[in-house]
Amino acid sequence: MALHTCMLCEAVCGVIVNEGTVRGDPDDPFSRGHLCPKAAAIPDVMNDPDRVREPRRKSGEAVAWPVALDEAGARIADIQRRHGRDSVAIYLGNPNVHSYSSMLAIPFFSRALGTRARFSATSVDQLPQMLAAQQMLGHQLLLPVPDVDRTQFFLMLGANPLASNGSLMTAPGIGARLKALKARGGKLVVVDPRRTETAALADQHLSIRPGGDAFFLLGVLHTLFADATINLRHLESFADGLDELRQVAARYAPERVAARTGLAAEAIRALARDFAAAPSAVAYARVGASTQEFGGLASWLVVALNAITGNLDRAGGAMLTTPAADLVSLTGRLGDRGHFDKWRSRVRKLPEFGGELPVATLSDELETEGVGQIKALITVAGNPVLSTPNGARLDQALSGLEYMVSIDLYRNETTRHADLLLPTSFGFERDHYDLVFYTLAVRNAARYVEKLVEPPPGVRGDFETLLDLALSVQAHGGGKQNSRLRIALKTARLLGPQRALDLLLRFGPHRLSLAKLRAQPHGIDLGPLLPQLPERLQTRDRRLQLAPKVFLGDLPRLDSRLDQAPKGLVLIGRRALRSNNSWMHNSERLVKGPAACTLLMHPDDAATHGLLAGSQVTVTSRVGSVSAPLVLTADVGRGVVSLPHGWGHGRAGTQLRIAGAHAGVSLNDLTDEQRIDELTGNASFSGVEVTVAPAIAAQVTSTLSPMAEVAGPL
Ligand SMILES: Nc1nc2c(c(=O)[nH]1)N[C@H]1C(S)=C(S)[C@@H](COP(=O)(O)OP(=O)(O)OC[C@H]3O[C@@H](n4cnc5c(=O)[nH]c(N)nc54)[C@H](O)[C@@H]3O)O[C@H]1N2
Ligand SMILES: Nc1nc2c(c(=O)[nH]1)N[C@H]1C(S)=C(S)[C@@H](COP(=O)(O)OP(=O)(O)OC[C@H]3O[C@@H](n4cnc5c(=O)[nH]c(N)nc54)[C@H](O)[C@@H]3O)O[C@H]1N2
Ligand code: SF4
Ligand SMILES: [Mo]
Repeated sequence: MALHTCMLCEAVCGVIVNEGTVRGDPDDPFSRGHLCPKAAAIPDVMNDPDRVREPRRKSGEAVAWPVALDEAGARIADIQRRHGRDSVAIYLGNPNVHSYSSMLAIPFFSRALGTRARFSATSVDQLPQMLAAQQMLGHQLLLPVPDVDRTQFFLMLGANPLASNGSLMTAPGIGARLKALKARGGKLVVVDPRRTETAALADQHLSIRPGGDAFFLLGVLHTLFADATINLRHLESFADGLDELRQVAARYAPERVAARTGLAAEAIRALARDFAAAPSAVAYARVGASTQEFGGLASWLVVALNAITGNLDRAGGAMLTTPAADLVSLTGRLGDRGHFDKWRSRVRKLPEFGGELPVATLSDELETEGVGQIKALITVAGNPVLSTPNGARLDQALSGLEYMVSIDLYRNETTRHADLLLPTSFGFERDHYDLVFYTLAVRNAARYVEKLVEPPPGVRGDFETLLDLALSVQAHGGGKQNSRLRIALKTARLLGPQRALDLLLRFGPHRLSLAKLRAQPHGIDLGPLLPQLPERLQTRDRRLQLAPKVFLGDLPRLDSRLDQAPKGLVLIGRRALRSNNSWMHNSERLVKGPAACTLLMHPDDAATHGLLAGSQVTVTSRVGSVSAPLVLTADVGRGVVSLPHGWGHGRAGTQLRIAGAHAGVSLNDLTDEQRIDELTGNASFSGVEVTVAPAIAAQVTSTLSPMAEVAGPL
């Protein structure tokens, strides 16, 4: 019996692997045997004939590792010499956060490259929530987590954990946890423009207009301050900004925000009162409330709502974790708590966050000539052509690069542009400890598993590849030339990721070690989340900031949009249980069955537009058009249409044969890189204005029979 941990999503389910089949591990004290259908596909990816198994050039030609690393180092160093260090960009994709070895290598890698042109999936995801944590609690990783197992009232905005399995809330088996909440007499309220799987389970579903969350939350706060029934005394000892927050909320009576939210003023008031009256309550927001026009404000107001109702840092509310490897304390002690707007991007002047620039401006930086133009790109575990706004423009811009290197499993829509594609180990070919997601877990837990099989002979781990690439760039005179840094890189390479992890565990609050975790291979329960404010705050004076200037300064923008709800149709995204962002679609077992990439529309809207269920329709936004089959459902609000993200595998030059046969279209060929949360620079995916019309025949054939072209030998 071989134990491992699923690394596909944030739920960190313990698994048992037996001759290629994957089961849930009932003896994992945290995940207790839970599993979703994606875990069975881990071996599909490992054994996928389309997987890249040795370094390859764009032509498909195989290259030996030493040649590949030397060439990449030389080319990157040369470009940095000619055009400056910032001419080489890095894009880090989502799976990096699921690999502790990658997470440990990236800080070295970024520092060695010495470029400010750093981008990641953060700015199409949780950046606003990290900003709220940084501004209010003093550290970008100090994100309060909903105490789902003890709460009596769960207010959920823009999240669908029954499909996503939970995010910024590591909670394996979230469905069972939400059912247990209801069984103990608690209440679940979901705020979402679509009646999702989670909304269907909820006691109440508030069908909000896309982008309405900040308005809604202000209406809620307004009600609570106006009622004056909440006890704010507990906050005075450790929070600043209560008066400013009260003054802000006073301006947004539910009647004033109702139209923009699509909710009745009375519904907003009733919700506020239910929330405040519950014995314990937690407000929790995720992707839908983060990747929108006012993602920053919404993220701030969620923390504020928890705080003023006494639910921040108490059992059943929003709590802070005490993970075995405590990144917050460690980086806090090193003085790296995150920062915002220390510098801005060259072309659109968008703010950095934590040293990264918003990926919504990557195309601008690629296309706009002048000093600092990006000439080379390194992608690590990412697919920005499908995952960032106006991916089609980025796709085009990538072909103008002087040089591109990608570290990935596949030749996908992005990595097909890479001059050099470096393969990587995956799944059970690695050991696993969830450095990031135990930091966000609803219970303190730890589990370390050994790798179960060797990677294919031509494949190396991310840790080694990232450090070797950095060393090669340095050896060729590129990057940040600093002898101490070079020694650090070499030492890290020599010691390997396990030693670093062991140290993190030893210095962590539970004084664990790799040996102790090895002795308990099913994992260790480290107990429920504990109250720890104000001690755990990382703000300078250990005071919670309820009204940071950054957010107050964004309110005029909110006001200017109060009466500007779009008149026509607006687009939102969605996730499905059997799909994982853009990259699990080459597993037959996950993609078989009815087409997943469909456009959902309310039957009334279809009638108004003369569109028929099952017909092919063309959806058009400012930036592009795609065609998809139409599904009619009253689950989406009137005026809202929904398309899943991560599809669009019909582009030539990829090597994804199964995905190519289920290509779908890319939501991000419709989302708009100019449409951002202007405060944070984060992508604003929710609420893109679109028109929908019957598809014309030519488009139908091009989306119905897309076969990905196979590039190079297998
Ligand atoms: N419209 C819209 N767009 C969205 C979203 C949305 O809701 N709506 N969601 C956004 C969110 S939340 C995210 S996180 C992003 C994700 O966006 P990205 O991170 O850019 O893309 P992924 O689809 O996660 O692609 C991951 C890539 O990593 C590769 N990979 C998998 N495991 C490993 C590994 O261990 N090592 C390496 N080197 N490579 C690996 C896969 O083959 C794949 O090519 O998409 C965002 N885009
Ligand atoms: N099966 C599966 N699991 C995944 C992933 C996956 O692709 N597939 N991706 C993983 C990743 S990278 C992430 S970040 C997490 C995300 O985890 P979640 O945040 O739970 O993801 P979604 O299912 O996209 O839920 C977002 C919800 O927001 C709603 N929404 C859209 N616009 C608005 C709005 O303006 N306001 C409000 N209130 N709601 C809105 C959408 O209808 C949708 O139901 O999931 C992770 N888990
Ligand atoms: S819920 Fe997430 S971690 Fe658990 S098996 Fe599914 S994909 Fe893996
Ligand atoms: Mo994400």
